[in-house]
Amino acid sequence: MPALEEESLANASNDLSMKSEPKIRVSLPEGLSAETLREMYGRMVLTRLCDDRAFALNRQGKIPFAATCQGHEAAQVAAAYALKRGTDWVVPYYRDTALALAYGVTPREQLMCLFARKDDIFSSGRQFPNHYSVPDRKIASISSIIAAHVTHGVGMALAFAMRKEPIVTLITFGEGSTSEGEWHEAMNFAGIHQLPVVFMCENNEFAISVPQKLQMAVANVADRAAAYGFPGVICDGTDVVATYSVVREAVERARSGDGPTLVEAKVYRAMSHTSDDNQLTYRTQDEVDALKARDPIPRFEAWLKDRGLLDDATIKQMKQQAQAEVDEATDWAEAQPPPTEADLYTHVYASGPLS
Ligand SMILES: Cc1ncc(C[n+]2csc(CCOP(=O)(O)OP(=O)(O)O)c2C)c(N)n1
Repeated sequence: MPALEEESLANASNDLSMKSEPKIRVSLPEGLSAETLREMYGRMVLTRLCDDRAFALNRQGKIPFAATCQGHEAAQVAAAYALKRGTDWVVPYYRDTALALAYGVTPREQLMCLFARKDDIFSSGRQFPNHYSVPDRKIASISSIIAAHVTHGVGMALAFAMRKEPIVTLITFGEGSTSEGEWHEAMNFAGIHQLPVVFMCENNEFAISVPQKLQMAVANVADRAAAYGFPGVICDGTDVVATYSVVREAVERARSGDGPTLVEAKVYRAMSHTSDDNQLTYRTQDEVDALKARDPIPRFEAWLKDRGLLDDATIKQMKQQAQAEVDEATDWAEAQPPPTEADLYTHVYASGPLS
């Protein structure tokens, strides 16, 4: 049930400049205050700007590679806020910029990784961009091998269950990953042992150039959950509030010992698979243009405005602040030193005694 919250527009603005005074009553999703909803919107905007910056830097020849998150922001931010940040673990994949930024990664850290600088916190500049690994923020290292991280995440959930720690593990992946044997093994194991895990498929209908109908003979990824003995739930992954409610319920199920859930968030990918791909070799410009109607950011903006939780002036100010943050992070990260020959073996071989 949505919670009713009394909210003054003046209070709603916090330190931002919403000027209207009247008291209104709005219906908010359970667990989300007006302030949190605005924060979620801010994370989506920040992600979009980081994403745009990554592709611009790639085209300028300054970074080798970028993987877009555009079209996925709502699903990822919703999932991050449905978890207990600081307690629950996320096991993400390469398209999860919004999830990472909502889970505590800063724009500086994100940009440092794109530039592959020596002090990149994810991998000291060794990995592809977006190959997150931030243990202090409960973000597990991702695997470039599609679906390999799903078994890793299920192993983590098994460990938490064995230690009786009330920790939920969220594992994300695309629909193409669900063709991998490892994905099925992980789902099967999690179902047998009723592990505290939430699987979230970010279904953008393409695995690089391969459309969903060539990946599976079922209409929905969520249909596959029945074979493993737990629920599969579909949501509109461009609707941040709807996705939040679905993931929150799945997180509660997991935490209370009722086992896994497979959430299928129907999203879209607005750009090519990565900066190394050209989507126009497998879909038309008209199809790409039509996707823009599903953009989660204006949609959430309209939702917040309809409820009096944001106004145009505040939106403008938030976007300007986010742009300034991304600009600052870009300049700062670019100025950081790259790895040197002396760093060649750092993090490659274990150092110190093995136990
Ligand atoms: C085991 C394996 N096979 C193939 C690849 C190459 N590959 C990289 S991304 C990708 C597509 C994955 O698609 P999906 O899981 O739907 O995620 P999306 O990129 O669409 O978000 C493929 C096939 C890989 N990295 N690992």
